Amino acid sequence: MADYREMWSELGLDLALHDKLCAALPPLFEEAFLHQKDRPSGMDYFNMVIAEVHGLRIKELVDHKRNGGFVVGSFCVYVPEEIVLALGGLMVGLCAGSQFWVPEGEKVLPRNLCPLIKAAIGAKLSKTCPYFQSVDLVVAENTCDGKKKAWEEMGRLVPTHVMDLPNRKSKEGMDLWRSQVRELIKRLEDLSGRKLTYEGLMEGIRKVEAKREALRGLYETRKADPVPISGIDSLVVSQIAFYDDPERFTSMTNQLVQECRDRVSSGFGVFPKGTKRILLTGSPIVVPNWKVHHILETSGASVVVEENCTGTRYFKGSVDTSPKDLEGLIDALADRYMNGINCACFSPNQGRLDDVVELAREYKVHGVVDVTLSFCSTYQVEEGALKRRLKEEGIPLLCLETDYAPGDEGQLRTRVEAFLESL
Ligand code: BJ8
Repeated sequence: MADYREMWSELGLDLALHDKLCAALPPLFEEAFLHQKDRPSGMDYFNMVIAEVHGLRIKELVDHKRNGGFVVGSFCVYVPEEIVLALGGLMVGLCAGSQFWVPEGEKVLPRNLCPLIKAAIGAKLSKTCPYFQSVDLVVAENTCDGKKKAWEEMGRLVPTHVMDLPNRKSKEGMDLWRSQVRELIKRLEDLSGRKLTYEGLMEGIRKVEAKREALRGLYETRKADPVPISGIDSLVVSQIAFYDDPERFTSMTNQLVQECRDRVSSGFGVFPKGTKRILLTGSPIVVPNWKVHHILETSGASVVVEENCTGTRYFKGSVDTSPKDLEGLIDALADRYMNGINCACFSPNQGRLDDVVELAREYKVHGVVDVTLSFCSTYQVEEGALKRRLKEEGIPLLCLETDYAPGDEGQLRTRVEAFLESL
C-alpha cells in the first residue's frame, strides 16, 4: 500500500491507534479468504480494494471534496444514494463490523447494545476510521431503538441528519417517508449549494440501478450447482458496493459476473456439485465481519444467497423512471425504498418471511441460517415468526446469535456442523 500517513494525519486520525487497526486486518482477510481454491480471477480487484480500504478510496474522497464535492456517510440501505449523487456528492457506508471499535463505543453506550452501533460510535470516537473523518454529513435513520438513540450521541460528534422512518408500511407511513425524502433533498441542497433537477436525479438513478443490476447478475449465477463463486467472496463484493466508486464497482462486478457465467456454462464450481446450499438471513454483515460465512464454508456448506441488507435487500426492486416530472420521480424513488426493503424495524414485516421462502425455492437451498447480532432485538423477536413460517414450508432453520468478538467460533462451528449433518 502507498504511504497515506500525511493524508490520514490531515484527516485528524489517531495514527498510533490506526496503525494497530491496520495491522489487524490482513491476517483476518488471509484467514477468511486466501485459503479458498479456484477463486474467480475477477476477485483480484476486490482483494485490492480491501487491501487499500483506508488508502485509495479515501484519497478519492479527499480529492472529490477538494474539487468542491461533498461526502455523506450512511448506516442504512434506506438512505437514497441517488439523491447524493444527483447533487454532486459521494456516499459511503459507515456501518462498522470490527470488534476493534466496540470497547471505545462502550465508553458512551451501554454494553447491552448491538455491536454494529457500538462499533460505529467507537470508530468515530477513536478517530481511527478515515471514512468517518472524511464525511461532511451523516445521514442517519430512525429504525431500531438502539440506532435512534445512538444518533443523539452521534450528533454531538459530527453533523447528523436523521430520516424518520415509519413503523408501518401504511398509506400514512408512505406519506411520512416521501416527506422525509424531500427533507433530505433540502438538507443536501443546502450542503451542496445546488438544486436537484430531473436530469440530475435521473443520472443518479441510472448509476445506482447499474450497480444493483450488476449485483443481481452476480447473485443469479449463484443459483447454479456447482456454484461459481463462494458465498464469502460474493459477500465481500456486496460489502464493497457500499463505499466504492459506483461506476468502477459496476464495471468490475460485471466482469466478475461474466467470468461466473462462463464457469456456470462449463459446469465449473468452487465447491463440488451437491454441496449443501444455505440461505443466510438476519442482521446486516458489514466489513470485516466474515465470521459466519467462513465457518459455514469451511464446514462443508456453500452460502448461495443472503437475505439481508448486505445481500438481496440492497438491490431488490428498481425505481420506476416513467414519471416525466421531478416530483413524480422523487415519489417513485421513495416508493422503491419502501417497497423493496423488508427490515425487521417494520411491524408487521410479513414481506421478509415471503422473501426468505421465495429465495429458498429459487436458489434451491437445503436450509436457512438466521444470523442475528447480539442485542439486535428486532431480528431476534422476528425469529419466532420465521421459525413458524419455515416449519410450515418444510425448510430447515438454524438460528445463530453472535457478535464481533472472537471466541465463539468453536461453539458456532459445532452447531453448524450438527445442522449440516441433519440436512
Ligand atoms: S434496513 S437491517 S440497514 S436498519 S443490527 S443497528 S437493526 S440492533 S442495521 Fe439495518 Fe437499515 Fe434495517 Fe437494514 Fe439495529 Fe439490529 Fe443493530 Fe441493525
